[in-house]
Amino acid sequence: MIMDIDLKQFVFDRILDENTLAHTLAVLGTLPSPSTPLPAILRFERTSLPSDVPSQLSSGILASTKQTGSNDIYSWFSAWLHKRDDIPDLKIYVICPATDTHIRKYSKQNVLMVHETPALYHSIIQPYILAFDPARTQWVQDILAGTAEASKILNTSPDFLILPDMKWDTTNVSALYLLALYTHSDVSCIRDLRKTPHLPMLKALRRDASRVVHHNWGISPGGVRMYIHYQPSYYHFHVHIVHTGHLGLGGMAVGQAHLLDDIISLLELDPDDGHSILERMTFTYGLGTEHGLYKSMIAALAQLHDGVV
Ligand code: M7G
Repeated sequence: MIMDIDLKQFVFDRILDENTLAHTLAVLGTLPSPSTPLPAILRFERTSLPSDVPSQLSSGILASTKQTGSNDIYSWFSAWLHKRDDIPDLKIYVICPATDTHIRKYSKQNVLMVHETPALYHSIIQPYILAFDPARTQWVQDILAGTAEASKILNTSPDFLILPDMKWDTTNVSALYLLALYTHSDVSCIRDLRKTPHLPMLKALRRDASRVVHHNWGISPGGVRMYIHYQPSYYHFHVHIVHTGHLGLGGMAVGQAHLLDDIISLLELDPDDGHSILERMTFTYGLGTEHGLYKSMIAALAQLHDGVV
């Protein structure tokens, strides 16, 4: 479903989350539809500063400045840029109609570190993945079928497609963010990866991603971080390809982001018997209090540790 969206018709309800470091604001409200107003999440993000600002001060790139303080050798200013047509001020990401899961995902929440043993994976995570509403990965199916974002595909192979992640504004190379989407459905998450048949595919993906970023943006080998989320938001296997200069606040938390290189190395060390260290490992990661797995994981951990998580 692709909607025409008029942001001027957004009716604000409440702020879900605000991150002053990442300059983002997520809000909940509604957007009109022919029948009834639909819940909508708007996530505002300030785009990064144009790199020509410092060299253009003398040519009047600033519309105005106001000195707000000084002390000894230190001074600080507020400044306003002239409006520019080539660089937007904000990136706005809209989810409409937003589900309760989306609302919870974008809401401020506390995070608890959990240890997911293979046993917990089988009793809690796997059933959760199997019960996942396929509608949540419709956007992936649309990309794979060529009915969405087709003109943006940067690389195609029988096993994966590479395209810009919607988090990237596609102009600022130092914030480059691409996504490699696996074309098959046998891998829901990192635990499903096996030396045979997935290791050659992961190596080809790494090679193609390096070629794509070099060919299109002149980024040399080592200029991007490639990683896999566990837990991901979407259980269709994909790899994040992000400029090393972009710290992707939030998406690179220790415990959540697993370097593709490390996963390849682990699979290389695996025996040839079809089993993998990835299915036998205990994974430790932060789970938000609003995450769909939170309650069942906490209950299971409490049971394991006599009430102490
Ligand atoms: P994830 O690790 O499952 O979850 O990554 P995360 O969102 O918590 O990181 C999914 C990735 O897919 C994210 O980087 C999203 O920004 C990206 N993504 C999500 N959607 C719905 C789309 C989309 O429709 N198009 C594109 N190009 N990227 C998307």
